[in-house]
Amino acid sequence: MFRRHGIRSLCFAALTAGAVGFSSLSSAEEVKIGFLVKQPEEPWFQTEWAFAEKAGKEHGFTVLKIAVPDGEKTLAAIDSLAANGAKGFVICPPDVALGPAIVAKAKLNDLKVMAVDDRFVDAKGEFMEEVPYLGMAAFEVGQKQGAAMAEEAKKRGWDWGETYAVVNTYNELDTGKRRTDGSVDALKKAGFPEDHILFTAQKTLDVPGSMDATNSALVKLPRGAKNLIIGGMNDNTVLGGVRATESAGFKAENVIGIGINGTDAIGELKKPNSGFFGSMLPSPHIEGYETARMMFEWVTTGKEPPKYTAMDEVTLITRENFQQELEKIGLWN
Ligand code: FCA
Repeated sequence: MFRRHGIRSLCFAALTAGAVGFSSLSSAEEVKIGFLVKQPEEPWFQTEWAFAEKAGKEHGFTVLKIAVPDGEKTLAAIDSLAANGAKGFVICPPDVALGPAIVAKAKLNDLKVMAVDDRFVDAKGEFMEEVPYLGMAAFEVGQKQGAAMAEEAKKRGWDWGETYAVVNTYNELDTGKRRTDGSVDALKKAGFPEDHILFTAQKTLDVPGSMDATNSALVKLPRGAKNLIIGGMNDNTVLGGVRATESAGFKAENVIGIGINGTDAIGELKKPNSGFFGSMLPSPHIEGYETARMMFEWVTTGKEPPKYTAMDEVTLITRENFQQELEKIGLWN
Protein backbone atom coordinates (compact mmCIF):
# COMPACT_ATOMS: atom_id res chain seq x y z
CA MET A 1 0.00 0.00 0.00
CA PHE A 2 2.67 2.38 1.14
CA ARG A 3 4.83 1.36 -1.75
CA ARG A 4 2.01 1.78 -4.22
CA HIS A 5 1.15 5.16 -2.84
CA GLY A 6 4.81 6.01 -2.82
CA ILE A 7 5.22 5.05 -6.42
CA ARG A 8 2.10 6.98 -7.40
CA SER A 9 3.27 10.09 -5.61
CA LEU A 10 6.64 9.71 -7.11
CA CYS A 11 5.15 9.46 -10.57
CA PHE A 12 2.96 12.48 -9.88
CA ALA A 13 5.93 14.36 -8.54
CA ALA A 14 7.95 13.45 -11.60
CA LEU A 15 5.12 14.51 -13.89
CA THR A 16 4.67 17.80 -12.11
CA ALA A 17 8.36 18.45 -12.11
CA GLY A 18 8.42 17.54 -15.79
CA ALA A 19 5.53 19.85 -16.55
CA VAL A 20 6.97 22.71 -14.56
CA GLY A 21 10.37 22.09 -16.00
CA PHE A 22 8.98 22.00 -19.51
CA SER A 23 6.87 25.11 -19.17
CA SER A 24 9.61 27.16 -17.56
CA LEU A 25 12.02 25.96 -20.23
CA SER A 26 9.69 26.89 -23.07
CA SER A 27 8.89 30.31 -21.65
CA ALA A 28 12.58 30.94 -21.04
CA GLU A 29 13.22 29.98 -24.62
CA GLU A 30 10.45 31.98 -26.28
CA VAL A 31 12.22 34.79 -28.03
CA LYS A 32 10.12 37.57 -29.51
CA ILE A 33 11.28 40.10 -32.04
CA GLY A 34 9.37 42.91 -33.71
CA PHE A 35 9.12 43.53 -37.45
CA LEU A 36 7.86 47.06 -38.09
CA VAL A 37 7.02 48.32 -41.57
CA LYS A 38 5.97 51.72 -42.89
CA GLN A 39 3.54 50.58 -45.62
CA PRO A 40 1.86 47.27 -44.76
CA GLU A 41 -0.45 47.66 -47.78
CA GLU A 42 2.51 47.06 -50.13
CA PRO A 43 2.92 43.38 -51.02
CA TRP A 44 6.66 44.05 -50.72
CA PHE A 45 6.33 44.44 -46.96
CA GLN A 46 3.76 41.65 -46.67
CA THR A 47 6.36 39.38 -48.28
CA GLU A 48 9.05 40.50 -45.84
CA TRP A 49 6.67 39.77 -42.97
CA ALA A 50 5.77 36.33 -44.32
CA PHE A 51 9.41 35.33 -44.65
CA ALA A 52 10.33 36.78 -41.25
CA GLU A 53 7.65 34.48 -39.84
CA LYS A 54 9.10 31.59 -41.80
CA ALA A 55 12.47 32.29 -40.19
CA GLY A 56 10.69 32.36 -36.83
CA LYS A 57 9.12 28.95 -37.42
CA GLU A 58 12.36 27.44 -38.59
CA HIS A 59 14.57 28.90 -35.88
CA GLY A 60 12.03 28.95 -33.05
CA PHE A 61 11.12 32.58 -32.39
CA THR A 62 8.00 34.70 -32.55
CA VAL A 63 7.64 37.68 -34.87
CA LEU A 64 5.45 40.58 -33.75
CA LYS A 65 4.35 42.37 -36.92
CA ILE A 66 3.42 46.00 -36.48
CA ALA A 67 2.40 48.62 -39.03
CA VAL A 68 4.11 51.97 -38.41
CA PRO A 69 2.73 54.50 -40.91
CA ASP A 70 3.90 57.53 -38.89
CA GLY A 71 6.34 58.65 -36.21
CA GLU A 72 3.88 58.54 -33.34
CA LYS A 73 2.86 54.97 -34.11
CA THR A 74 6.51 53.99 -34.46
CA LEU A 75 7.49 55.22 -31.01
CA ALA A 76 4.36 53.70 -29.43
CA ALA A 77 5.11 50.39 -31.16
CA ILE A 78 8.57 50.27 -29.59
CA ASP A 79 7.08 50.71 -26.10
CA SER A 80 4.52 48.04 -26.76
CA LEU A 81 7.18 45.64 -28.05
CA ALA A 82 9.09 46.05 -24.81
CA ALA A 83 5.92 45.58 -22.76
CA ASN A 84 5.31 42.35 -24.66
CA GLY A 85 8.75 41.01 -23.86
CA ALA A 86 10.41 41.47 -27.24
CA LYS A 87 14.19 41.69 -27.25
CA GLY A 88 14.77 43.56 -30.48
CA PHE A 89 13.20 44.64 -33.74
CA VAL A 90 13.73 45.09 -37.46
CA ILE A 91 12.20 48.22 -38.95
CA CYS A 92 11.51 49.99 -42.22
CA PRO A 93 10.66 53.43 -40.79
CA PRO A 94 7.97 55.75 -42.16
CA ASP A 95 10.59 58.51 -42.25
CA VAL A 96 14.32 57.90 -42.17
CA ALA A 97 14.85 61.09 -40.14
CA LEU A 98 13.17 59.31 -37.22
CA GLY A 99 16.39 57.31 -36.88
CA PRO A 100 17.74 59.10 -33.76
CA ALA A 101 14.35 58.99 -32.00
CA ILE A 102 13.96 55.28 -32.81
CA VAL A 103 17.43 54.48 -31.52
CA ALA A 104 16.86 56.50 -28.31
CA LYS A 105 13.52 54.78 -27.69
CA ALA A 106 15.04 51.35 -28.35
CA LYS A 107 17.87 52.06 -25.89
CA LEU A 108 15.44 53.23 -23.24
CA ASN A 109 13.57 49.95 -23.59
CA ASP A 110 16.72 47.84 -23.86
CA LEU A 111 15.82 46.63 -27.36
CA LYS A 112 18.20 45.97 -30.21
CA VAL A 113 17.36 47.61 -33.54
CA MET A 114 18.20 46.94 -37.17
CA ALA A 115 16.94 48.85 -40.23
CA VAL A 116 15.71 47.20 -43.42
CA ASP A 117 15.15 48.86 -46.83
CA ASP A 118 15.25 52.51 -45.69
CA ARG A 119 18.42 53.55 -43.86
CA PHE A 120 18.25 55.84 -40.81
CA VAL A 121 19.75 59.32 -41.09
CA ASP A 122 20.79 61.63 -38.24
CA ALA A 123 19.91 65.27 -37.66
CA LYS A 124 22.53 66.31 -40.24
CA GLY A 125 21.08 63.97 -42.82
CA GLU A 126 24.06 61.59 -42.59
CA PHE A 127 23.54 57.83 -42.47
CA MET A 128 23.51 56.39 -38.96
CA GLU A 129 26.21 53.90 -39.77
CA GLU A 130 26.23 52.45 -36.27
CA VAL A 131 22.77 50.92 -36.85
CA PRO A 132 22.93 47.61 -38.76
CA TYR A 133 21.19 47.93 -42.11
CA LEU A 134 20.21 45.58 -44.92
CA GLY A 135 18.81 46.99 -48.14
CA MET A 136 18.92 47.20 -51.88
CA ALA A 137 22.06 48.21 -53.80
CA ALA A 138 19.88 51.05 -55.02
CA PHE A 139 22.00 52.74 -57.71
CA GLU A 140 22.93 49.41 -59.33
CA VAL A 141 19.35 48.17 -59.29
CA GLY A 142 18.24 51.49 -60.81
CA GLN A 143 20.87 51.10 -63.53
CA LYS A 144 19.49 47.68 -64.39
CA GLN A 145 15.99 49.16 -64.54
CA GLY A 146 17.16 51.93 -66.92
CA ALA A 147 19.08 49.47 -69.09
CA ALA A 148 15.99 47.24 -69.34
CA MET A 149 13.88 50.24 -70.41
CA ALA A 150 16.37 51.20 -73.12
CA GLU A 151 16.61 47.63 -74.34
CA GLU A 152 12.86 47.27 -74.68
CA ALA A 153 12.64 50.64 -76.47
CA LYS A 154 15.28 49.46 -78.94
CA LYS A 155 13.39 46.19 -79.45
CA ARG A 156 10.31 48.20 -80.33
CA GLY A 157 12.41 50.19 -82.76
CA TRP A 158 11.69 53.51 -81.05
CA ASP A 159 13.35 56.60 -82.39
CA TRP A 160 14.88 58.59 -79.49
CA GLY A 161 13.84 61.80 -81.26
CA GLU A 162 10.17 61.12 -80.52
CA THR A 163 10.67 59.34 -77.20
CA TYR A 164 10.51 61.02 -73.79
CA ALA A 165 11.12 59.73 -70.27
CA VAL A 166 9.11 60.80 -67.26
CA VAL A 167 10.92 59.95 -64.05
CA ASN A 168 8.88 60.17 -60.86
CA THR A 169 11.29 61.10 -58.10
CA TYR A 170 11.22 60.81 -54.33
CA ASN A 171 14.54 62.32 -53.35
CA GLU A 172 13.69 62.59 -49.64
CA LEU A 173 14.52 58.91 -49.45
CA ASP A 174 18.10 58.02 -50.29
CA THR A 175 17.24 54.57 -51.64
CA GLY A 176 14.66 56.29 -53.88
CA LYS A 177 17.03 58.95 -55.19
CA ARG A 178 19.76 56.42 -55.90
CA ARG A 179 17.41 54.16 -57.83
CA THR A 180 16.14 56.92 -60.11
CA ASP A 181 19.68 58.35 -60.48
CA GLY A 182 20.84 54.88 -61.49
CA SER A 183 18.11 54.41 -64.07
CA VAL A 184 18.75 57.82 -65.62
CA ASP A 185 22.47 57.04 -65.73
CA ALA A 186 21.76 53.83 -67.66
CA LEU A 187 19.32 55.55 -70.02
CA LYS A 188 21.95 58.17 -70.87
CA LYS A 189 24.58 55.48 -71.37
CA ALA A 190 22.20 53.81 -73.81
CA GLY A 191 22.13 57.02 -75.83
CA PHE A 192 18.87 58.46 -74.52
CA PRO A 193 18.87 62.26 -75.03
CA GLU A 194 19.27 64.03 -71.71
CA ASP A 195 16.92 66.84 -72.70
CA HIS A 196 14.13 64.32 -73.26
CA ILE A 197 14.12 63.35 -69.58
CA LEU A 198 11.50 65.03 -67.39
CA PHE A 199 11.87 64.74 -63.63
CA THR A 200 8.76 65.13 -61.54
CA ALA A 201 8.64 64.99 -57.74
CA GLN A 202 6.11 62.85 -55.91
CA LYS A 203 4.47 64.26 -52.81
CA THR A 204 3.56 60.80 -51.54
CA LEU A 205 5.08 57.40 -52.15
CA ASP A 206 1.99 55.65 -53.52
CA VAL A 207 -0.04 55.23 -56.72
CA PRO A 208 -2.03 58.51 -56.40
CA GLY A 209 1.23 60.34 -55.61
CA SER A 210 2.94 59.13 -58.75
CA MET A 211 -0.16 59.62 -60.88
CA ASP A 212 -0.25 63.30 -59.89
CA ALA A 213 3.48 63.67 -60.47
CA THR A 214 3.34 62.12 -63.94
CA ASN A 215 0.24 64.12 -64.87
CA SER A 216 2.05 67.35 -64.15
CA ALA A 217 4.94 66.26 -66.38
CA LEU A 218 2.77 65.06 -69.26
CA VAL A 219 1.33 68.52 -69.83
CA LYS A 220 4.86 69.78 -70.44
CA LEU A 221 5.60 67.32 -73.25
CA PRO A 222 6.10 68.74 -76.75
CA ARG A 223 3.70 67.75 -79.53
CA GLY A 224 6.19 65.35 -81.07
CA ALA A 225 6.28 63.08 -78.03
CA LYS A 226 5.05 59.76 -79.37
CA ASN A 227 6.62 57.22 -77.05
CA LEU A 228 7.11 57.35 -73.30
CA ILE A 229 9.35 55.69 -70.77
CA ILE A 230 8.01 55.85 -67.22
CA GLY A 231 10.42 55.59 -64.32
CA GLY A 232 10.25 55.67 -60.55
CA MET A 233 11.73 54.08 -57.44
CA ASN A 234 9.30 51.17 -57.06
CA ASP A 235 6.27 49.51 -58.62
CA ASN A 236 3.70 51.92 -57.21
CA THR A 237 5.58 54.95 -58.48
CA VAL A 238 5.59 53.49 -61.98
CA LEU A 239 2.05 52.10 -61.83
CA GLY A 240 0.63 55.54 -61.05
CA GLY A 241 2.69 57.01 -63.88
CA VAL A 242 1.37 54.44 -66.34
CA ARG A 243 -2.22 55.14 -65.22
CA ALA A 244 -1.60 58.82 -65.98
CA THR A 245 -0.38 58.01 -69.51
CA GLU A 246 -3.57 56.00 -70.12
CA SER A 247 -5.80 58.91 -69.11
CA ALA A 248 -3.73 61.17 -71.36
CA GLY A 249 -4.50 58.86 -74.30
CA PHE A 250 -1.19 57.03 -74.77
CA LYS A 251 -1.57 53.43 -75.95
CA ALA A 252 0.19 50.53 -74.23
CA GLU A 253 2.49 49.97 -77.21
CA ASN A 254 3.81 53.52 -76.84
CA VAL A 255 4.63 53.26 -73.15
CA ILE A 256 7.35 51.37 -71.32
CA GLY A 257 7.04 51.46 -67.55
CA ILE A 258 9.40 49.29 -65.53
CA GLY A 259 9.08 49.24 -61.75
CA ILE A 260 11.17 47.88 -58.91
CA ASN A 261 9.91 45.39 -56.25
CA GLY A 262 8.12 42.89 -58.49
CA THR A 263 5.82 41.88 -55.66
CA ASP A 264 3.59 44.92 -56.16
CA ALA A 265 3.23 44.42 -59.89
CA ILE A 266 1.75 40.93 -59.94
CA GLY A 267 -1.86 42.07 -60.42
CA GLU A 268 -0.81 44.42 -63.20
CA LEU A 269 1.24 41.78 -65.01
CA LYS A 270 -1.75 39.44 -64.91
CA LYS A 271 -3.55 41.89 -67.21
CA PRO A 272 -2.99 40.89 -70.83
CA ASN A 273 -1.39 44.20 -71.75
CA SER A 274 -0.58 47.65 -70.40
CA GLY A 275 2.14 50.29 -70.53
CA PHE A 276 3.53 48.68 -67.40
CA PHE A 277 6.02 46.40 -69.12
CA GLY A 278 7.73 44.79 -66.15
CA SER A 279 9.52 45.11 -62.86
CA MET A 280 12.94 44.48 -61.38
CA LEU A 281 12.42 41.79 -58.77
CA PRO A 282 15.01 41.79 -55.96
CA SER A 283 14.81 39.41 -52.97
CA PRO A 284 12.11 40.45 -50.49
CA HIS A 285 11.94 36.85 -49.26
CA ILE A 286 15.64 36.84 -48.35
CA GLU A 287 15.43 40.33 -46.84
CA GLY A 288 12.54 39.40 -44.54
CA TYR A 289 14.01 36.04 -43.61
CA GLU A 290 17.58 37.19 -43.09
CA THR A 291 16.91 40.35 -41.12
CA ALA A 292 14.64 38.46 -38.73
CA ARG A 293 17.17 35.65 -38.40
CA MET A 294 20.01 38.13 -37.80
CA MET A 295 18.01 39.88 -35.10
CA PHE A 296 17.21 36.54 -33.46
CA GLU A 297 20.88 35.64 -33.48
CA TRP A 298 21.82 39.05 -32.09
CA VAL A 299 19.43 38.83 -29.14
CA THR A 300 20.23 35.20 -28.35
CA THR A 301 23.98 34.96 -28.97
CA GLY A 302 25.11 38.58 -28.96
CA LYS A 303 26.36 38.36 -32.55
CA GLU A 304 25.56 41.73 -34.10
CA PRO A 305 24.45 41.81 -37.77
CA PRO A 306 26.86 43.41 -40.26
CA LYS A 307 26.55 47.20 -40.30
CA TYR A 308 25.77 47.21 -44.00
CA THR A 309 24.45 44.51 -46.30
CA ALA A 310 23.55 45.42 -49.89
CA MET A 311 21.32 43.19 -52.01
CA ASP A 312 22.10 43.57 -55.69
CA GLU A 313 20.48 40.53 -57.33
CA VAL A 314 17.51 41.48 -59.50
CA THR A 315 15.56 39.76 -62.24
CA LEU A 316 13.45 41.55 -64.81
CA ILE A 317 9.96 40.10 -64.68
CA THR A 318 7.55 40.71 -67.55
CA ARG A 319 4.29 39.12 -68.71
CA GLU A 320 6.47 36.46 -70.37
CA ASN A 321 8.23 35.10 -67.29
CA PHE A 322 6.73 36.53 -64.11
CA GLN A 323 4.88 33.41 -63.00
CA GLN A 324 7.93 31.24 -63.56
CA GLU A 325 10.28 33.63 -61.74
CA LEU A 326 7.95 34.10 -58.80
CA GLU A 327 7.36 30.37 -58.52
CA LYS A 328 11.11 29.80 -58.40
CA ILE A 329 11.39 31.77 -55.16
CA GLY A 330 8.08 30.70 -53.65
CA LEU A 331 6.27 33.99 -54.24
CA TRP A 332 3.54 32.75 -56.54
CA ASN A 333 0.23 31.92 -54.99
C1 FCA B 1 11.53 51.25 -49.99
C2 FCA B 1 10.28 51.30 -50.84
C3 FCA B 1 9.62 49.93 -50.92
C4 FCA B 1 10.65 48.90 -51.36
C5 FCA B 1 11.82 48.92 -50.41
C6 FCA B 1 12.90 47.96 -50.84
O1 FCA B 1 11.17 51.08 -48.65
O2 FCA B 1 9.36 52.24 -50.32
O3 FCA B 1 8.56 49.94 -51.84
O4 FCA B 1 11.09 49.21 -52.66
O5 FCA B 1 12.40 50.21 -50.37
